[in-house]
Amino acid sequence: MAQWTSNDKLKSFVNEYINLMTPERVHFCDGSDAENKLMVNDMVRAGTLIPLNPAKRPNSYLARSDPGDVARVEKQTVICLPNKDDVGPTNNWADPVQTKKEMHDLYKGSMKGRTMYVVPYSMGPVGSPLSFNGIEITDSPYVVQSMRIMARMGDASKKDIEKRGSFVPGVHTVGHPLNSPSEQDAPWPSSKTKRITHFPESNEILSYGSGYGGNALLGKKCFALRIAGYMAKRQGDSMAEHMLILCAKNKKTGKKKYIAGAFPSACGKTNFAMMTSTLPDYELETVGDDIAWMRFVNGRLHAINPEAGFFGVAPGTSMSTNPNAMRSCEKDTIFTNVALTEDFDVWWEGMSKLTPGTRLTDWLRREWIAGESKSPAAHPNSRFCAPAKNCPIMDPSWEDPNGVPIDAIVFGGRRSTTIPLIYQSRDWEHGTFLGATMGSEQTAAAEGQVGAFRADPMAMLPFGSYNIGDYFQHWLNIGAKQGAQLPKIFFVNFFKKENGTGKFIWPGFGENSRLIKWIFERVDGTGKGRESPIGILPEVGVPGGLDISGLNLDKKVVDELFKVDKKEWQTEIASYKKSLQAFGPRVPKKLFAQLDKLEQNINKL
Ligand code: GTP
Ligand code: SPV
Ligand code: MN
Repeated sequence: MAQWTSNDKLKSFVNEYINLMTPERVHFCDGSDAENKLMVNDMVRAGTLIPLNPAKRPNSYLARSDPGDVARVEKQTVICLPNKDDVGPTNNWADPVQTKKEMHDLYKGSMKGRTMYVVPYSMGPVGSPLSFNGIEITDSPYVVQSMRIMARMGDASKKDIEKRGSFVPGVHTVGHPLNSPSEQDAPWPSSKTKRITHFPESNEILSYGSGYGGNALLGKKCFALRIAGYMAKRQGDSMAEHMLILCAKNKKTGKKKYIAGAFPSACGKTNFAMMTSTLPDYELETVGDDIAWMRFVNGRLHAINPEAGFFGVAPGTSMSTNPNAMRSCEKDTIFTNVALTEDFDVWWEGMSKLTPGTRLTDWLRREWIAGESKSPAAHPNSRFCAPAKNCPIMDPSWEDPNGVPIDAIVFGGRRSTTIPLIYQSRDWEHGTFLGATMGSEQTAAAEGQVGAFRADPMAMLPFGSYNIGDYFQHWLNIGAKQGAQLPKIFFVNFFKKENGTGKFIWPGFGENSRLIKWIFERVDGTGKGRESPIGILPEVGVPGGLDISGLNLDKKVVDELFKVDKKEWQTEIASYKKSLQAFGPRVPKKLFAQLDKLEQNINKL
């Protein structure tokens, strides 16, 4: 250890958990290719990773999780602050002292027979003023491999920790000790008991029992959203948000705008971030697909993507819906819970049409036959974990240490009724209200009932680390920054459905570039909109309005996409009222004032 680091804090952190978790071996990760090769070989031998056909998917692997470990566990995700009210009604509270003790009890001997990996990583480019380092201790080589893709992992980060003297400490175990040398290990070890705990005051993360995604890759949701969200609140004028970041360029004028978008899990961030424009005048590039860290630079919010890879939803991703995501996972990718083809490639629902009779191995390792098998071959929350540098349309500034200036923020969710395709808020405060009252039909990204409506303010419901009322106030404070040039705020809904058939009425995917064009022009002051009871709706089909040329949309469909129906909105308002009230007494009065105004406008219809 003395050879590994000179930093006393780091030494004592690692020593404490070696003593507690009693691993068989300790490996300090340097992030090198040689280390990667050795670890991959071990995992292939253990059956954790299946090498894919090198001719079709070079340097790529398939992992299949335990069927009980397929998504984030929101009920077992807790925030530990001394005062329960500071955690608020939307997060699970637990006492910090008691919880730390409980976690340490679970951790006792939990790495018996296993290797402890000590993983230094940077969220954001190493050394950038907007970046932070973390250390993840884990006994899952799958997690190490995933962190290698998702973050800047290895020696450079360790050196930066030694230079800066600070890091976010995270501890993770699959909670599956090997008690005797003869015990057969599982290909995906995990525990029935799962707990993902956060200590925002000391920046600590302690996770137990799951090897999956946001439960286990601690740099992602635990650090970059929950711990960083609390840091941002403490700091006052920065933000850590569940947002994609993209760059839109008008090829005629050469002008660029950066747009950030908060949609709930599995609601289209990756697709929106990487879409191929169907409008010849606009070129789109990606900065990030899941998380944005923002702070003011010269009076404008600048954002970095703290991640280095994409942990994207596989089902529904295809060469027609998202070719850039498909190219991102052509090589160097770890797939989890997708299906395996006979020639060792991957497949998932929506990727391509299969000839009936095609045989696959489904994510549960069973034979699966196209046209016959009833259950999906890939788990609905199956994912690809691919390096961002594989994506052919990364924005040249995506690793700019100072971030990119954000011109617009877009909120959205899965709503089959009521919410129009796009509208704009009147100002920041109204935009904050739109974010605070947003909701979505639930997806498979977390355990729970798929399809059930739930409020999901700013797409942050599962990723909060303090009282939601205080979080809304933080948004209002950002908007009150003196002299700032704030992003304009929009709301989108690609998921409106036709009554009866349940078909989506908006083509979506690449055609969402039409929404980008309108946002671009609104930011520039040339876009045409009209006041409506809910905010500014686009003019449609006129210069400066929403461009629907060539789509051949029925007038009925256009009307449906933009209607503001009194009855529907009255139901909507009742649900906003209920959720704002349920968010508790710290919800800023200004948001209730926005609600009153909306109600008056709708009642006048
Ligand atoms: P997390 O990674 O979980 O935070 O989610 P995400 O928001 O990045 O999700 P992603 O973009 O991967 O969403 C995937 C799902 O949304 C897939 O099922 C897509 O088919 C669907 N989807 C994305 N964009 C559109 C769209 O424009 N229209 C429709 N109908 N579906 C879309
Ligand atoms: C999400 O659920 O929003 C994700 C995937 O981005 S996970 O990392 O598993 O949280
Ligand atoms: Mn996400």
